[in-house]
Amino acid sequence: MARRILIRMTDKIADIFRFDPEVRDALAAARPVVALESTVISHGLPYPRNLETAAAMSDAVRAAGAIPAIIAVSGGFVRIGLDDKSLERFARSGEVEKLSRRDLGACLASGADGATTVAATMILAQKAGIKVFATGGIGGVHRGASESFDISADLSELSRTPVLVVASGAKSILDLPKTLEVLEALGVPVLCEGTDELPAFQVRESGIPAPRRIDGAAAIAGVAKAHWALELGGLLVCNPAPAEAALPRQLVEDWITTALDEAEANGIIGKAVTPYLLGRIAEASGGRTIDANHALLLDNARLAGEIACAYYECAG
Ligand code: PSU
Ligand code: MN
Repeated sequence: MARRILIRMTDKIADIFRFDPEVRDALAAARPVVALESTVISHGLPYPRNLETAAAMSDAVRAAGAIPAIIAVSGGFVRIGLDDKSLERFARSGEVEKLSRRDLGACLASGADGATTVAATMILAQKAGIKVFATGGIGGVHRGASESFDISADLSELSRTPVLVVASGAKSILDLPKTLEVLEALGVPVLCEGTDELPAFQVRESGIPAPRRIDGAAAIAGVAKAHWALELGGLLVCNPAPAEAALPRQLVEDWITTALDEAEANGIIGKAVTPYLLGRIAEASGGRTIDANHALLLDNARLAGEIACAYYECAG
């Protein structure tokens, strides 16, 4: 499909940001806002479940007392708070581009729709003045990375961009010990909420001790304030999937092994790897990984809302 080329050229940040009015008012009044990413909607979950998940995450943020802002790129603008009509397009269309740090400028200049990953969402949230962000599982070091060199740009973004990301750890399709090593090398705090074990996305157990345990939103907000007083970059909060929705470790491992074999046989590389693996484990599990992903996304949105409220010391 031919892409519209934008005539307007700009290098000014104010010219390319479009805020939802409710989000803009909340930010201006220093009220809590939680950023939500758009790649999990366009590339992480199937339609129409992705649309239900996006709506339910927004509801969970509101129930905690904060304002949700889905972040995306569309029509040459950074959208801070995506409207429902655009959201529907992102959820349905198979043509939305997946954007990480390297892709933002090109997508903005082309005027195309682009869904932001953890890395890209962090960058845009920070520039918009949003400090807390909820997702499912961050990207990390892929299994076999010593050969493929496949390491998500989410990790380096966490080291440099001062946004707090709430996730259920890194995705279980990854090499979790290596992902933790890279996060340690990059100086990223990994705060595990209410647990002594690193959560593994849809699975609560990883067998890996939590680098640091923390209990409750107020304590997390306190760490973020001190970390940012020193201008030290991003933080990762790991929230285990709700017990009633989490999946057994060995079962998920079997689905992942199958998916990894298929990815290799089909020569899947680069940014296609993660969406491919998530899609294949969803099929192999008969949709059980999607149900678990939905449940953990909602709970991460709730915790992010509570952390944002604690950060701004509101009653919420
Ligand atoms: N969390 C989910 N599902 C997803 C993602 C996160 O529950 O699909 C997305 C995020 O956008 C994350 C991306 O940044 O997967 C990682 O992609 P990669 O491994 O190519 O960096
Ligand atoms: Mn990758």
